[in-house]
Amino acid sequence: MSESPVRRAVHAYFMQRAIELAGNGWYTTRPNPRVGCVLVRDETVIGEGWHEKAGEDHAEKAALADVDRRGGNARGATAYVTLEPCSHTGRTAPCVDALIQAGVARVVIGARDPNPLVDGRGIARLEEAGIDVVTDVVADRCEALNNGFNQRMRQQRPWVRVKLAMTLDGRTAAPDGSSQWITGEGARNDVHRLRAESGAVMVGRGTLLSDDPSLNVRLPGEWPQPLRAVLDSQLEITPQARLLALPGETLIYTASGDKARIAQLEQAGAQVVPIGVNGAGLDLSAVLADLAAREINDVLVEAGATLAGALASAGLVDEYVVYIAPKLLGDRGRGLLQLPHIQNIADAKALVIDSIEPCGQDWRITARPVAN
Ligand code: AOF
Ligand code: ZN
Repeated sequence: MSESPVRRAVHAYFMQRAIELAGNGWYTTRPNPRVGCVLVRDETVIGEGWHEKAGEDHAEKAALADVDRRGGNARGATAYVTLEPCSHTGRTAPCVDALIQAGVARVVIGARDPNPLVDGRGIARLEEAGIDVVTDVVADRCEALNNGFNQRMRQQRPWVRVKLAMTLDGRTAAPDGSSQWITGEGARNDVHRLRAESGAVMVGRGTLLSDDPSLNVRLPGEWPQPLRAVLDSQLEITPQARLLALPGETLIYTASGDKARIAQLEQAGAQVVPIGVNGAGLDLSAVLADLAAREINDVLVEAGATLAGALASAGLVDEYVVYIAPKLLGDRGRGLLQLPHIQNIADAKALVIDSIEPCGQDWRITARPVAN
């Protein structure tokens, strides 16, 4: 049944609220998706909820509990959910059962759940129970809540976001290699926020040896820490590397079979993962597949021109986050990405810019590759 424009506008209105609620779990739901739910009767909200953390209530159950808390009843109500309600038993029981049991009359869904255990079965189960189901309401924004989760479910690889910092003339380091600091404090804090929302932060051998980075979130308050992934084909990292001494997991991907060095690094707390070689370096697709198998939804790449360029060349970048500092370093400074196969303007990689925003004294551009 096609719905009137007024009905669709009402649906969109409550879905926007559900999206806002989903955002409360922005940093905490991984490996689960971010989901929000609003229960509505007679165009009045009677309960709200969101998914906070894997193993805890899904958004629908949190919203139903909120109805109870407010002394209400969900019978005959409409549930607005940003993601198709689950139909399987995972860490928790199926949300479709909870909704059916509560007697809701209608479920309005933003995006379909690409988890192969759900993927349309949630919708089918609700319809079989006689519930009116409306789909694709504000679908693009609901999808965008979970770029990482969706990609891992559909392609068994995480969403790859490459963070780069450059001067206004596109340089990342002076001719002598010095690069600290190109951007100011605002941009650096923003990167910490990106780390907090990523399941893993990735660096290559170059950045590791030159910067000895920590890759942890250093913001006031409690923040989830990402896993650290180091790509080091020859195993040049030493057990003294700063990130090995920090709490949390470090994975070192390598093609080296140097048993003594592997034992030293494992002694220092890292997990060494053997990976094959593809062309000039590690098989990047295999690294990403391994991270997806570890339930990593989002990877933040904080690499130099070599690894960032290799990922870009392999078509493995989903999003660029580029900070631009109001400085000039001249044409002897180092560039942002190594893309040696580009000779002609016709070979240029085409991007779409999603946003340009001020970030302290710097600017932040987010862009995505054009699908080709
Ligand atoms: C929903 N509402 O709020 C979320 C859903 O292990 P579990 O039981 O937590 O199930 C995780 C799966 O459930 C996850 O992979 C995704 O398919 C779905 N997440 N579903 O109905 C929610 N977070
Ligand atoms: Zn569920």
